[in-house]
Amino acid sequence: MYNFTLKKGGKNKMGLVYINGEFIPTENAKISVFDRGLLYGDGVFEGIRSYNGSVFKLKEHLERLYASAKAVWLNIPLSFKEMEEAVLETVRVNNLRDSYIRLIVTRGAYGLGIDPWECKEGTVIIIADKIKVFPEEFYQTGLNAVTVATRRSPTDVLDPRIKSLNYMSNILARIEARIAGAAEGIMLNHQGYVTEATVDNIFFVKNGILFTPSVTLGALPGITRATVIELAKKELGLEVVEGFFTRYDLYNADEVFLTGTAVEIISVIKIDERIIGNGKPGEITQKIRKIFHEYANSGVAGSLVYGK
Ligand code: PXG
Repeated sequence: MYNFTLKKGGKNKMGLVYINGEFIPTENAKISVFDRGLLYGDGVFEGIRSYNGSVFKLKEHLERLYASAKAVWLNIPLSFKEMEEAVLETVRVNNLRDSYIRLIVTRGAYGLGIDPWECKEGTVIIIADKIKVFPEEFYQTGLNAVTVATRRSPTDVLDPRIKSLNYMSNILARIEARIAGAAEGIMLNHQGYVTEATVDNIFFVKNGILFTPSVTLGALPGITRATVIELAKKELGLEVVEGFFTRYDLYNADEVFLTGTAVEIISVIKIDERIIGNGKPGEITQKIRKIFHEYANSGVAGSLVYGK
């Protein structure tokens, strides 16, 4: 059932990719083999979406990008304002209204050594395309997840709040999940506390209260996560608790769901072969999905691509 395949990304073959201030046709959009993004995963990135001609939470994504860059001593060659305009322009030139935007900043290209001191110019790449993360049916039925052996990196190794180009542990976690016949992997920290899934944050509902692991346990502070917390409180009047949780809490939850820009909001109905709640997407999850989409499509939390 979970042996799914997806042909995704790169659909926008006629598209234009922003590379260091120029728009290049997708088939010619190439960077140096010496780029440190490739050699060392030395860079940071963001995955952003536009809904109905408006880039959702663009400022929040850029704030996180600049914060990640600062943490890794990476100088982004564009000002915040210039970056904002570059993202909007990339969506515009590709004539998209609903898109997935991948913004990548690497430390640039300079020789083969690890020392970054001579890297003066970073590489900025912005791709606007479509993304499909899970088959549509998973949004109706919910998905199967397993906890994986690969731990989320501890903050004293690589702080998970840095959205760096080093996704190997997340990829290994996803591989483990797929080998186990599950769609997604849940990652723990070294103490065994639940952190998040491979590319999405995790929430659970118990007795009408919404719970999510504290990001200080080792998770990316997701922008979808923050939006869900805000909407759950404001629109649904729910109590939201951020704390320390183990697998026990997930197994015994009434509902579990994942949040992320790419995945949006999706139910988890089985974890490590334990059925969650009644084995169907829960009521609160469905309400949150609905209000999230209304909010994203309304443009109130976005930056307009095409003006009014
Ligand atoms: N945790 C991690 C580790 C992530 O990489 C999220 C949570 C969700 O954050 P936002 O801000 O998007 O709500 C992410 C998101 C993908 C993909 O293809 C997604 C992400 C990174 C790489 C790929 O689904 N990041």
